Amino acid sequence: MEDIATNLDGLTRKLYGRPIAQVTDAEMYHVLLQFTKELTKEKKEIKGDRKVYYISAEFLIGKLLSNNLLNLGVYDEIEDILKKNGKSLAAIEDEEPEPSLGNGGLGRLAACFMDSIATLGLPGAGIGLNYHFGLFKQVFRDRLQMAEKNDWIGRDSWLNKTDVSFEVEFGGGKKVRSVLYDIDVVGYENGVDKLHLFDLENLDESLVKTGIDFDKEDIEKNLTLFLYPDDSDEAGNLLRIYQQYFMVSNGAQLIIKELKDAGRDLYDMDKYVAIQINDTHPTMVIPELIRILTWDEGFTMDDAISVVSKTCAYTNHTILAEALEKWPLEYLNKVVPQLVPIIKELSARIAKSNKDPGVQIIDAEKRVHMAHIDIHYGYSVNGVAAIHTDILKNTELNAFYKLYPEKFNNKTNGITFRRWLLACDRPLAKLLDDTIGRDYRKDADRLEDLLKYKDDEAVLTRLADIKKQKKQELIEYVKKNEGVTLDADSIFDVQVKRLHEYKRQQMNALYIIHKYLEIKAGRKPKRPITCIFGAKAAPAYVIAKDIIHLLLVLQEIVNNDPDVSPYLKVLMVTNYNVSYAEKLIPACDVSEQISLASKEASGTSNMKFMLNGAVTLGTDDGANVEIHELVGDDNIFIFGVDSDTVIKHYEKADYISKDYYEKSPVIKEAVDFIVGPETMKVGHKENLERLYNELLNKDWFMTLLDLEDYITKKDEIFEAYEDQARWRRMMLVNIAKAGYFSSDRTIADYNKDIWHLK
Ligand code: 26V
Repeated sequence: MEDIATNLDGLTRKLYGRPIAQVTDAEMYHVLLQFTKELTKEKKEIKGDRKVYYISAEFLIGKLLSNNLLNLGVYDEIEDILKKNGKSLAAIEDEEPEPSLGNGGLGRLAACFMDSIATLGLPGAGIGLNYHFGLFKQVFRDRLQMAEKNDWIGRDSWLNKTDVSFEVEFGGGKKVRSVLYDIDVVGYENGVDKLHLFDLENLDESLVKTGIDFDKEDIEKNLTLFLYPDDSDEAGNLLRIYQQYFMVSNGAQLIIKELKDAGRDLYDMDKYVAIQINDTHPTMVIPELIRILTWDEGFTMDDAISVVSKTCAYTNHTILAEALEKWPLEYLNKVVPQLVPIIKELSARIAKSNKDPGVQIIDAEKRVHMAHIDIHYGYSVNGVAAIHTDILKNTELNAFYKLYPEKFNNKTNGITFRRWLLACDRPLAKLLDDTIGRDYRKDADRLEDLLKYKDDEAVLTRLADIKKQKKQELIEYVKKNEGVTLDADSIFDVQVKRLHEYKRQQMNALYIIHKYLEIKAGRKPKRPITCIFGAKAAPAYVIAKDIIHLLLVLQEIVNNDPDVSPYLKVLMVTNYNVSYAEKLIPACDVSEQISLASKEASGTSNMKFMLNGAVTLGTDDGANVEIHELVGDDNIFIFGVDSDTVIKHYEKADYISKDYYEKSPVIKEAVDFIVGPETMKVGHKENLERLYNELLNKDWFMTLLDLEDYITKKDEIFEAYEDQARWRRMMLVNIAKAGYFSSDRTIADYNKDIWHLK
């Protein structure tokens, strides 16, 4: 403690010529950044004979200061020292820019996994890209989503430049050089692994003109500007392939370099390396490794295919057809002509022994099915929740499951409790320390010990007080950032996730309309309700942006109606990101997990909410199914048709949304409101009409099918809140049963069944 205080003071004076008490929060952030990097250097690098490389186009790491201080075991001391100098760590953290290196769940999962790999002391590295502007920053203008660039790197950051650099060749004689930046991943009370982020040596940030527009053709200068740029046109799609190849070629070269540096025989690659392919974005690592081994290392094609197939494992994160990558061969010919003969060879080998068109790599339309490469030429295929893996086995990937039953396995997702409990809800962590001791921090199953307190008034009251405190903190933040005033005595009902029709934010909006009309008709809820949303829509996803528009229109109408706003409030937060999640989740009472059954592969916010004492209102989808099993019927609110019914509807193509609209006055009234006079006054006709027509004439994700059941269940959960004794017990049971969703458990499972490290 003495040491830390002296060192921190010394560093502050060295950098700014003033003591801690006299620097600004921004200056203090930079001191702490340097200080943390120094402390990290003293930690040991995790080493071992066998190592996993987790390749992912996204690592949504979030801010790192608090997380690293916590994992280094100095959070409390630093907080104390700052306090003594009149500073708050929370305020200093606000100065840290958030890296936006991911879209949503898939990227955040990769970040949680890195934390757990290091915490379990496993030798591992992440491989990804250093997007300078990452995912766009969301702003609202005229109640419409607009995209701006997120300039997160700034003058110094967690990135450490290395001297590793590779050449990557593309079609048309284009050659680029990479430069590797590393971010240290500090395990909780353990050593350090690395997140390797490759960057383009000659990147030109000035290519970005207004918003997020830039010259998509100039790939020698633009490759790592943005994460997943708009892929609605050919240049966007091509750029995505350029990015993917740049990532995997660098990754493959790094893996081979490390094997050689360690004096390994490349024919034994699979003994020393496991490569986890996170969704299909890094799939080209398979042909790229085969290319390097055959071209540069003298392997026969058979030997190269054999060793690579024993090294690579694939994780599937979605069953949505439109999200499964299929690249036209013509695109690959343009971007990576050197891989095309290899991909053709891989495809021919399958075609020779199997005539089923459903399992081919190159289909009749000359499109390359990336997932099919992974499944045929990888040794493991996993889904991310039990129901998701079952659907893969029985429906989506059934033909593959029949071919390779031994490759298929489930790894239910998890979240790191360091960020999603210890850091984001410190009072709750303290309550746990005081009741069940600190063992749960390393052994999440110990959370179950909390069940002993399920009738303990003092503990239950403290739990409720903590929730109130977290609501209060959120209220202050929201007031400052959104200019909206919320009521701490209302029920906080929260839906935060990417905007997608299958996630059905539109169903939540229809509930709000229904409630608005009820209140207008004099039927007031017993307690005020606050409906909070956070979501970004892909810039090219028109209906998703229309849904955001509707939510912002409802926010305007509801919050400004004096008859209604004392009972109902709506808030769509701006630029929902990891930091916002850390504030919203601990303040939540009702966790909205309302995807159409079968469509949400897992979900991970459902786990974060549960861990922070929210009660789930959800469909039996993704990991909700496992939450349901763990907490039992009494501690969750499940509604809607089940996944088998949904799958049958799709098979028979017999869902007609208009039928539901016509036969239910409640549904009709809510849907009609979208294009009624109130909304037209504040919203845009074009957006609202398009959304109305979509719901009425298509409704691909069956919103109207579940709407009445949703309204009933939602009213039921709000009613349940009034029985505070029951509600607090539900909170406690949810926390106690969340241990299974620690990413430490998930990673231990990956290690036991797939990676076999240590
Ligand atoms: C991608 C795209 C891209 C093109 C347009 C439509 C579309 C729809 C969905 C996706 C999702 C890609 C994969 C993904 O992010 N999956 C998420 O992975 C999480 C971690 O496993 C999981 O919790 C979420 O349920 C799953 O949606």
